[in-house]
Amino acid sequence: MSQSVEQFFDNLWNDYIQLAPSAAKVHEVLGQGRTIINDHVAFRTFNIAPVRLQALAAHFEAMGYKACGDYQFEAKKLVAKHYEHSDPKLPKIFISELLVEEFSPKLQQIVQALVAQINPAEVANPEFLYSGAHWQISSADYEQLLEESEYAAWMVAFGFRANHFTVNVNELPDYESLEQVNQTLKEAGFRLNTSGGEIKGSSDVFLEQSSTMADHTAVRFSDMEKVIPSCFYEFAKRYEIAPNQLYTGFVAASADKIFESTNARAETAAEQGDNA
Ligand code: OOG
Ligand code: NI
Repeated sequence: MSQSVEQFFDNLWNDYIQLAPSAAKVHEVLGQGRTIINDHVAFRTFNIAPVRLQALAAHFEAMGYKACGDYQFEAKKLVAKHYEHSDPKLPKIFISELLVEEFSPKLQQIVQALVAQINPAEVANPEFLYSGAHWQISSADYEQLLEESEYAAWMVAFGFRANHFTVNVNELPDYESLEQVNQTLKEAGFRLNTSGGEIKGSSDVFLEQSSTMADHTAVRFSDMEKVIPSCFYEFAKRYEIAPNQLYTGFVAASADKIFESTNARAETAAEQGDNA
């Protein structure tokens, strides 16, 4: 490809911090000016040609990444895969895709019509991975999708780009535990995702994760502008599965809760004190 892998990740990050300005603040607060190492970057898509998970993954395979784990999310009607690179400095990649055919005819129709507007030739360019939405959508259609799938609604509003980056807590100087990281973040005013508890997973599954709730961004729909949840930052601490060998996979039960960091609905309910 025309750009280096390093340039690719710089471009991906620059697109992401436009939608998650908090990420820059997270770096200031946790890194105190030092470089932060990312554990992984996550992408979302639909299981419809030409934007299937595999089409996005092909760009990472071209960079030398290998497919490693498969994950299923029955209730959310999603599947995911993760990819690793032999260069330990490169972040792992987590890509999920929505199983569109499992939703209502209405949702399928809205999503199919949007995906049909994508030029397949553009998908073959690595820049597609930070190209955003390739369509116009009404706020009514966004709200309609929100009824069935927070993920579908996020996808139609934001399109193709990093959904989140993830701080590698093992490589973070000054912090022994994820609790300490969370404490520092809360003291700095960040709102954490509390679905399933602030910390998802444990040393028993070799992975602990937490995340901020997504920043809010004004999105221009075809009929009006709306301020909705965009992108978030995640924090991951990994444990050894053998001496000097950290677990490199993901944990479906924890990931299931991390997805909710972009929820528009649950958040409103929580703000109204209605957690039922
Ligand atoms: C992905 C959620 C899962 C993880 O690290 O387990 C995840 C998403 O929200 O798109 O990132
Ligand atoms: Ni993640």
